[in-house]
Amino acid sequence: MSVPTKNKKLIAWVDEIAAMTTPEEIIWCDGSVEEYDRLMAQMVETGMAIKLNEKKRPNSYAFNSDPSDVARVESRTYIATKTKEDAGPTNNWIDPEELKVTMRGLYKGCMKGRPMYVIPFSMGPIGSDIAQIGVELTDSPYVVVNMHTMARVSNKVLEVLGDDGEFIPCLHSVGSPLEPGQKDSRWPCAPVEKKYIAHFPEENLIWSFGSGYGGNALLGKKCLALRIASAKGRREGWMAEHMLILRFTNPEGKKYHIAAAFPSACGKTNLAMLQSTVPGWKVETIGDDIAWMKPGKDGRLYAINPEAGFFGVAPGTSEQSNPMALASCSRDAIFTNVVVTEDKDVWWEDMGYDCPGGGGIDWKNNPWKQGQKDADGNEVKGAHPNSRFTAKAELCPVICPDWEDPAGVPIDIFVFGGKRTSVMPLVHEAYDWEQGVYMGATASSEPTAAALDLGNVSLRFDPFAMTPFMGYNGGDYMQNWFDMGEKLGDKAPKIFYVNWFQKDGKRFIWPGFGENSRVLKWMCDRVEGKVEAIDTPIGRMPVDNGLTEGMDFPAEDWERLMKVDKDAFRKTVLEAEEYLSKFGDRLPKKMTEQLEKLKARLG
Ligand code: OXD
Ligand code: MN
Repeated sequence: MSVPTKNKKLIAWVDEIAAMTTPEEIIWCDGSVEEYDRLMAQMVETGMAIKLNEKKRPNSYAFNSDPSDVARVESRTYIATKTKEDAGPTNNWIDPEELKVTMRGLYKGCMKGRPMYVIPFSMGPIGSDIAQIGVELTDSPYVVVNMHTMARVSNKVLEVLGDDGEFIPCLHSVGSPLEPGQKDSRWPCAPVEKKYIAHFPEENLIWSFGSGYGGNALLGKKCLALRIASAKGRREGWMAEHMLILRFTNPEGKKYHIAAAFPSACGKTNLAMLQSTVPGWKVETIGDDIAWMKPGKDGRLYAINPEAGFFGVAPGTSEQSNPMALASCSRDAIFTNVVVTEDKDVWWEDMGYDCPGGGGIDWKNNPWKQGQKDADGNEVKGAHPNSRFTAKAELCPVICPDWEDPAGVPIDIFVFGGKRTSVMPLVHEAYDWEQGVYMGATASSEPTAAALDLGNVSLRFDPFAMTPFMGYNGGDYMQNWFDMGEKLGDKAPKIFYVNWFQKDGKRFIWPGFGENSRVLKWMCDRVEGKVEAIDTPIGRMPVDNGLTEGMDFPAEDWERLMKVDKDAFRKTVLEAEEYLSKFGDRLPKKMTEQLEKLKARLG
């Protein structure tokens, strides 16, 4: 195969990696439909992919991963900076040289018996000045087809790169070489102790080994667009955040742009595609997971979505929770670890209806019946809780017409949040940018059943919803936010904190979904100075229940949602203080000031 580039650095890197990993052949990808179809046909042939019913789910495929390879592995994810302090207390750290020696050992001969694909891709519209070019080398055809949807894969990327353009090298291997005649497994991968998702932010380099799943393997997403980009952005004066971006347009046509950060699986995709219940107000989606933001010439902060698709959590996605996500994966989609029904469509738990035909093939590739119990009497789920759909953003019926505008959209509002069943009210507004940074830095959720090993801790802090994605020290991360505020001055977005998840016993008090648009509208009205707010110790909050007008919402529920329980907050503040202390002398002074101010307001 001829080499479609003259970029010296790229050619040399591909040669060097091929010499180390010894693939059977090297395939340069062009992102074409022909390439996609060819790889899918090959994977159907080997049994890795299942072609879905063309009438029900045109041009779509399902995959089942190995049961040991179902999610990002944070315990095997590393930020390898020269000093441990530069990675900070929230990241796993290994000395970069030491890690490279270990990983070179693993990479040696690891692509034996497999092709190595070279994927040139752009995060962000190709050629835009905020876009970043990456090249992923991988031995996984599953990665290639997913990258087609999630990033912009094309020969045009090589044209932009030219003879000496810079790119971010992203090396990936499933870590499962094939001996001659050896039968491949359906989902090749390496055991967990050999998995490494390694980042070298000081040299913009990504090395991933041993996993074929999601963010471990589609290196444009969490690895490049968050971990490497956050570090690069800090050096260059921009930000990479774990945020959805949406446009909210009022009946007069005025557009507001909102960027919101919530921890993984807290409903970012649902909020990004919200069906507004506020008459005349409309939501359009710009992105559902990642925002890159840079101050523009007018001094405002402009955001783009660097991705081209959605890699959404399937379970819970239904006509009620997110019809727009369902529409986005109605064709040309890839599903991983869902149920494949008897008539070759897909199904997952909480999809809003029973599994057609009563069962199918579950995520472990076994025959499965809905309601089936295991030996302990527990219901066997058909789809893995972290099963995913890969869908093209352009198929989303509410995708914003400007979602690919290289200039981005000006952000008016930042929203932070987490899942708390009590204490944290539905919405409150920061008095100023600095308090907003405090809110983002101390965003927290109650641990889920999966994290009960946290002992006595009642809260998990997840600064800016970025804990697993920060490419540098979390204290410096907070400082970067303070610095951005100074740069933006009075053009800085307003900052709010929301909690959709307060409960009364098992019942969620706030209905959520489309009704969340009421809260977004209140924020827009605050931006315009159209509605009053009351000052409370924790921030500004909506006056009485204007926000629920026209809704059948009991006054006592509203009161519960809006209650500021000072005692409970004092406890939260102490927990925050303890959490923040781990950043030591990297904790910005301004964070300590905010803590003290909040304590004083709480009395
Ligand atoms: C994701 C995540 O996949 O945050 O988006 O884990
Ligand atoms: Mn995410």
